Amino acid sequence: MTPSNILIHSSDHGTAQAEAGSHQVLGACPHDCPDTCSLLTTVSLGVAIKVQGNPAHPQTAGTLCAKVARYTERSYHPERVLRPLKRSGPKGSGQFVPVSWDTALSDIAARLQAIVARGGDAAQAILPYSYAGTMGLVQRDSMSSRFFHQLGASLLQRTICASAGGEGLVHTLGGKLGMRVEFFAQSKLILIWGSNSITSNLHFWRYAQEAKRQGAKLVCIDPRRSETAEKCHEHLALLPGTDAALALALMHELITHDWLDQAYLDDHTLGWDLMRARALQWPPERAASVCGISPAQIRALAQNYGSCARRGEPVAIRMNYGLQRVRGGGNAVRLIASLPALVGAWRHRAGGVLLSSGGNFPVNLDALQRPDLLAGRRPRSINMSTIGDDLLRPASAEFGPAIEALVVYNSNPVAVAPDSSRVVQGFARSDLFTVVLEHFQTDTADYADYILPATTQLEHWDVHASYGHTDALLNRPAIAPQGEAKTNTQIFRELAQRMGFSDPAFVEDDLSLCRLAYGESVDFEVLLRQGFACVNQEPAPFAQGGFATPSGKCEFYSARLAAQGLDGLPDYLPNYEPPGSSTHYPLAMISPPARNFLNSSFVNVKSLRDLEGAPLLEMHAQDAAARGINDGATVRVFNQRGVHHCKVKISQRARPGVVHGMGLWWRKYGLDGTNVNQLTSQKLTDLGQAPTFYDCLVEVALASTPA
Ligand SMILES: Nc1nc2c(c(=O)[nH]1)N[C@H]1C(S)=C(S)[C@@H](COP(=O)(O)OP(=O)(O)OC[C@H]3O[C@@H](n4cnc5c(=O)[nH]c(N)nc54)[C@H](O)[C@@H]3O)O[C@H]1N2
Ligand SMILES: Nc1nc2c(c(=O)[nH]1)N[C@H]1C(S)=C(S)[C@@H](COP(=O)(O)OP(=O)(O)OC[C@H]3O[C@@H](n4cnc5c(=O)[nH]c(N)nc54)[C@H](O)[C@@H]3O)O[C@H]1N2
Ligand SMILES: [Mo]
Repeated sequence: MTPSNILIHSSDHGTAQAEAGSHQVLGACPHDCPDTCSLLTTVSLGVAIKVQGNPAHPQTAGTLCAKVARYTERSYHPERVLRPLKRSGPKGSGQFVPVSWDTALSDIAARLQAIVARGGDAAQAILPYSYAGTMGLVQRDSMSSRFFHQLGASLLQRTICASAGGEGLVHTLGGKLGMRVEFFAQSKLILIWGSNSITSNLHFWRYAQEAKRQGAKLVCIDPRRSETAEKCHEHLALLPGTDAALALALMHELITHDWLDQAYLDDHTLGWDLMRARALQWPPERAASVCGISPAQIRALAQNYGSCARRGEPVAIRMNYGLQRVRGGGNAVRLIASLPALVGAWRHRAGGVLLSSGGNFPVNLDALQRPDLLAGRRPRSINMSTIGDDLLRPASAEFGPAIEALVVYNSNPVAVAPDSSRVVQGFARSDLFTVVLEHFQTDTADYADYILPATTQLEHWDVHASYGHTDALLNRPAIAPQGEAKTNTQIFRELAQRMGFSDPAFVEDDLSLCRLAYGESVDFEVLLRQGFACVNQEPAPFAQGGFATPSGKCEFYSARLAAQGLDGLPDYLPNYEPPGSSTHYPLAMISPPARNFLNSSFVNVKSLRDLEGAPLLEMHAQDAAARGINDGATVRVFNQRGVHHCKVKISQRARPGVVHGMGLWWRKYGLDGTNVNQLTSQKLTDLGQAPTFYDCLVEVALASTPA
């Protein structure tokens, strides 16, 4: 028996009132966002009529972002793919005809089987490609991983978002660990560093506002005068990719003014003498010239941070992933994550740093993904961030077999991966067999041989972790699968059956998988009852040291990195494409998230797309005037990798020399069938082999100007 029809009534939930004849179902927001909200979906006669934030969940506090508040519009979208589709025109043309599930799955299984049957390492010609379209532990990678492990397919290195920063944290604090988000409300100084919280981390912003009301000072460090930056007391608009230089100069000032907590440094850190010597090479003047800000701004920030800590007041840093999408992103995160140890900020629960809380969750990934099904085989790993080049690589001794079959789920690589012209060229290969599991006919789906209709979060079970708070969440299905949609897990179960996989791993149902995810470490009955459960009650994780590194200390110096032949100490590494270094491409372009989209999700929801208008390039008036560009003009943005047309918005959000190509439009909604990733490169970061989306030089001209 599955309790899939157990429905939670409004009377259980205080403030949220359900209409007569309706009931409410507890869920979790599936999107790739630190907030992982608890949802209440109102269902009437089998139809979801409203999605609200759960007031009983402290982090959600009854509030949702504009996007997910529109969730029913996305789920019941008239363009949802509701039947399996088979390609009927050239790749990329978007022409498909409906087929039965049986036809689609039998054909797909036969195609994969033909590759595997060649024996040896041939199965590695098959590549799964997925990311976090849903963050659910079950619909993301459970049955899918089992399936590809059993096949012996290539593994995928999932680097597209957070692996530079993640590695930076691992080599400094020992994991994706840090402050508890709720305690930011009690901080006295908050540095919001590389984060547009109002857009991308709204529920953190609520705590920052509470702190502000209690007298805290908020400082934003971001090249863009974002929605968040303009609401902080101070904003340091540094050049993209220069955060490490700023952090080194802050250390310099903390040392020279003796704003240090020497006892904390002595007891709980490793490599301080070396770190100190390196930081002393970075007086504010040196960093200021790298960062494109004034020495006085750096001194003032150091004084705020150092003297506030010296008074015994909690100083906190909310970093986000925006600052690690450049060559030196991993090192920058290492330096920023080191700062709290200098002043002993970790002694307070409202002090320290938070980039990701993901390391707190005791998820049993092996139980979900079953790497044992590899049975001793060790397939190669393909980096998802270089999919453009890798799809175009021929077979070789070094690379192994060329990629012949691609199964994409929970991701839209043709829109989100860097260097689109290479990505598109790869997906357009006539000899590549591509299957896409999707809700919509995305840019990627246009290149599929088969599109398989997947369920949305309103239609399936899942359990969730979070990278912005420390609560596990459960998602119950609120409505029946729409049309002929199936869950990702069910699609892989049925493919496994057609491939003749007999391991019992391929018959486990979704509710069993949900229970497996946390095993005994989270009380599943609590999840079933209230939809969320806290996994970590530790208020001040490093107050007495106890870092998760090999030494148990905050590692300024990492022996593990040194053993890999890397610098054991963090440093400033200039961008591959440093701002101001090229006369052909004098502008640095970043492409941060737009408020009403979630990566490329929601771009096809009309009410949200209307709020964003058109693909926009924000530009400073001075840079526009120098090019004869007026507000609203259509421009050509270009570099050695490509050309992208969009509208210009002359805006004080941009500083001179930096432009913002606001993300992440579907190519087919663009002015010329491209998006900003036409311009970004496949070069990888210092740590974590992540993409360098914000390490990108361009030039801009009126669209009518000849090249
Ligand atoms: N509405 C909305 N919310 C989202 C997303 C979305 O697309 N839309 N994306 C989600 C995802 S996938 C993630 S990973 C998370 C976090 O995603 P992040 O990418 O961290 O998102 P933001 O916090 O919006 O943006 C980062 C900020 O970093 C700034 N920035 C760019 N380059 C630099 C730099 O070199 N140094 C510094 N200091 N700042 C820089 C940008 O201007 C931007 O304001 O957010 C999630 N939330
Ligand atoms: N230029 C530039 N590029 C970027 C970024 C940037 O800041 N600038 N940000 C990068 C970052 S941080 C990230 S995380 C990546 C994100 O890249 P992706 O993870 O590819 O994210 P989305 O674009 O949201 O695409 C997710 C897709 O999954 C589908 N989906 C959702 N739920 C399900 C489900 O249950 N089943 C199936 N089968 N499909 C589902 C959605 O319909 C959607 O089309 O993009 C990266 N690309
Ligand atoms: Mo991301």
